[in-house]
This record gives sequence, C-alpha cells and structure tokens, in this order.
Amino acid sequence: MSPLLHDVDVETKKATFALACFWEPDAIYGAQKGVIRTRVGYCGGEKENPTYKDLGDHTETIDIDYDPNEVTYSELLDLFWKSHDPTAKTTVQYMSIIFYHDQEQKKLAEEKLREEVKKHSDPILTKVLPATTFYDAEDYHQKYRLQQHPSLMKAVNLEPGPKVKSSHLAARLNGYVVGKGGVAQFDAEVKKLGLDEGTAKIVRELLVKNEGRQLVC
Ligand code: MHO
Repeated sequence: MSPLLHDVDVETKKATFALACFWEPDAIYGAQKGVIRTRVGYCGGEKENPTYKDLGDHTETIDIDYDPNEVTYSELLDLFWKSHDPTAKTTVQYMSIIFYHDQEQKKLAEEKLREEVKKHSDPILTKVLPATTFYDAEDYHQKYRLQQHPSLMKAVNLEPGPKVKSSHLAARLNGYVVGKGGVAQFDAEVKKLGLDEGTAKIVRELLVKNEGRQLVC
C-alpha cells in the first residue's frame, strides 16, 4: 500500500481568495482536482498579526497551492464565483475578494468579474486586489471540517498543528468529509492517498451522506 500522501512535491502556483467564512471554501478547494495544499488566514488589511478575535481590517481568506498542470487559474476562478454570493452585503471579515499574484491572474480575474456583472441584476461587491501579507489563522481553523473528526485525524496520522496546513491528504479529506469532490474522484484516488480500506469506507460514507449540502459557518 502507498504511504499516506501528506507531502506532494510538485511545482505549484498560488491562488488567494476571500469568499465569506473560510471554513467552507477550505473544504471546496481542498477537494478540487489539482489543488495541492490549502490554508486559511487573514488578508487584505493593515493590522499586523491579526487573530480571529482581533481581526482588525482583515478578511477571512483562503490561500491555495495548485498544480497548474492539473487545474487552471481560470477554473479556480469559476469555482470562486460558483461558491458564494458576490452580491451579499457583508462586514469586512466576510468580504468577497480575489487577491491576484501577477498580472495574468489580475487580467483573468477582471475578465471574469465583467462576465459576472452581466449575469446579476444586483451589484457585485467583489474586489480584485493585489495579494498582500497573508497571516495564517489559528490551528483550530485549519481544515476545520476534518478536525471535527478526531478519530479520522488520528487514523491518518494528523493532529492539530502545522502539518494540517501542509498536508495534501488533510486538504482532500477536509473536502470529502463534508461531501465535496464526488465519490468517483474519491474512489479514483483512494490508493494514491494511501488510505486503508477501513478509513476509506468511513470517508466515503461521510461523502455520500453530505453530498450537496452546504454548511453555514
Ligand atoms: N459562527 C462561527 C464563524 C466562524 S468563521 C471562521 C463562529 O462562531 O466562530 O468566521
């Protein structure tokens, strides 16, 4: 059997998005093909070293490392638009923002934003901004959905801490346990992820039970 796939050593690019409470996007992107790692945190503001309790002018944000050979930035943007309501009036904490890392990302983001504007009658509140310092959120926010299953965490050699942020397997399971990614994709990668049959069965059951559900924070 393959070892548990915590570390994936491929060249990645970054995508950084804010789309309301970061727990759900962490799960959605974690299960997206081509996404290698995710971490949630605070971005966009001036306050140094923000915390969840003292966020200042920052917004809850997800930072993604993706393999550009497996998924395009454009596809990640499509998922962004499809996964939240960009017309919702929110506090700064839950704003809709695309943080671009280079001019190509900026161009694509602005193009998609123009397309989106045509599809909605209400104003789109999404901002397209240059990526600024990203501050990791506290450990208990990372892969929050997966962390609600301590025995599953244990079964795959994870405990709350930095490994939860860097682990590919953690990103994947965090999506699958709340019904993201689909059974076909999960079954196709069970072996590669290094899951034993018992663990795979538990994850598959959660996936099937939760498919189509959208959790509120
Ligand atoms: N209702 C949640 C929001 C969490 S979120 C990461 C809470 O009470 O903390 O903003």
